[in-house]
Amino acid sequence: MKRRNIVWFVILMFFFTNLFFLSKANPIYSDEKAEYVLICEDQYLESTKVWTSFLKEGLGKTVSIYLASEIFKSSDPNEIERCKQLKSFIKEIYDSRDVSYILFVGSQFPYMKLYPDGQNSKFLKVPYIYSDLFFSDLTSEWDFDNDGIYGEIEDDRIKFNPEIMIGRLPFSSPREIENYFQRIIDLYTRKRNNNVLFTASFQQFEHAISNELIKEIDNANFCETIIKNIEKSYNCYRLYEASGIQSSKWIHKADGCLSKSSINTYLANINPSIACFNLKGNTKSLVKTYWVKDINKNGLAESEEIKDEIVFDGTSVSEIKNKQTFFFSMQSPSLWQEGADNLSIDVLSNTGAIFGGNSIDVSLIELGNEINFEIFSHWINQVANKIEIGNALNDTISKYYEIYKNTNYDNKLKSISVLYSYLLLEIQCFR
Ligand SMILES: [Ca+2]
Ligand SMILES: [Ca+2]
Ligand SMILES: [Ca+2]
Repeated sequence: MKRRNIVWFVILMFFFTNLFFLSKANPIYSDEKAEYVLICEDQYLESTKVWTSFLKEGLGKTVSIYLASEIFKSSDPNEIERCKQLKSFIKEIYDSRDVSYILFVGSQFPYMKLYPDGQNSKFLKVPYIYSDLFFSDLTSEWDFDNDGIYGEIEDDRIKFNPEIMIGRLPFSSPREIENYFQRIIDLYTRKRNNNVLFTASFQQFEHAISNELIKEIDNANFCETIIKNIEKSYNCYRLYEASGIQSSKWIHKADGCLSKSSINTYLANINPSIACFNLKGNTKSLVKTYWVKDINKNGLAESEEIKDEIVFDGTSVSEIKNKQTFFFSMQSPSLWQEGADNLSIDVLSNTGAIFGGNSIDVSLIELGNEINFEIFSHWINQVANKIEIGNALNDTISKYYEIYKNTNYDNKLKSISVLYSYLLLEIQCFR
């Protein structure tokens, strides 16, 4: 028998005997310890086979596999109840099995909504944030005041000290899952290059958002500060906004203009290890914003003088041939499951290895861009320094909570909203 067949035979043995582990939910397969846990929707068990074998034989990891039907015993449709069931299962296996990473396989896993500023926030346009920190931080009292509103930074007791790493593979077909696992295995067996692609647009122009005097924000500035930290060991490529009457390209040296075709060309030609998108976005696409014309010739960009143009969306993704990129998006609310079109899922099912970033539209809820950037760039810097992605994220969450926990309420709320919002769609990539 081939080695892979033997592993699968053992998996099936445990399935039938089901005696191996006496916990509430029984694993369908398990090593004695399990650093790496897969929880999969029942119909995808077969599709996880190739990845489980690779984890064990290729990477020497200890592994456990659980079926979702074992964890969500009742058919309670209440999302919070389902989140709590999943959470108590995670806590149970963390305490007994030395788990460091958990992957949810399938699109039906619940998402927890956290309300940093309560249900009726005056500061946040959308009061809740989808967050996996609820699953990875096991010692916080997420609803300390017991009012059914989770993650309130004043009323509840959140520690921002995630013990484990959580990843999601939100696919709904066996083929997508198998293709994805196969792509990641290929990624491990190839030599990776040191190319990083940065794309940036203006976040806002002075006077564009409201009549208040808000200074303009060019996201290229943020990219440049990341580049300063990493460029000795990486080849950094820049695509900055170049059309319009005020353009990043004239301020910073850039390799090309920010457009849909240039992003695709660069992704194809340099096959970057990391692509960092510093653009605006919605669930379906990332856009650049440019100042078309100073119609009233007052030297200020009013909203009617500004245009948005899509530079990255589902159709771009289907054209990308390279399969090795880690995508990070700073300002895209596209990481959660709601909505028919989901850019992050398109990315993962067609191309790159991970998609990480905010699950909120930062521009929409008027979060301080500088704070958001500061936190995001720390994460990217860690990843660029070859710290494993999930660890880098957890480290970023703990560190930036410490920095902001004693600041004024406004800054604390901004930083905590950002820390809540980071989601990681991936399998664990051990760099
Ligand atoms: Ca509460
Ligand atoms: Ca409360
Ligand atoms: Ca004007």
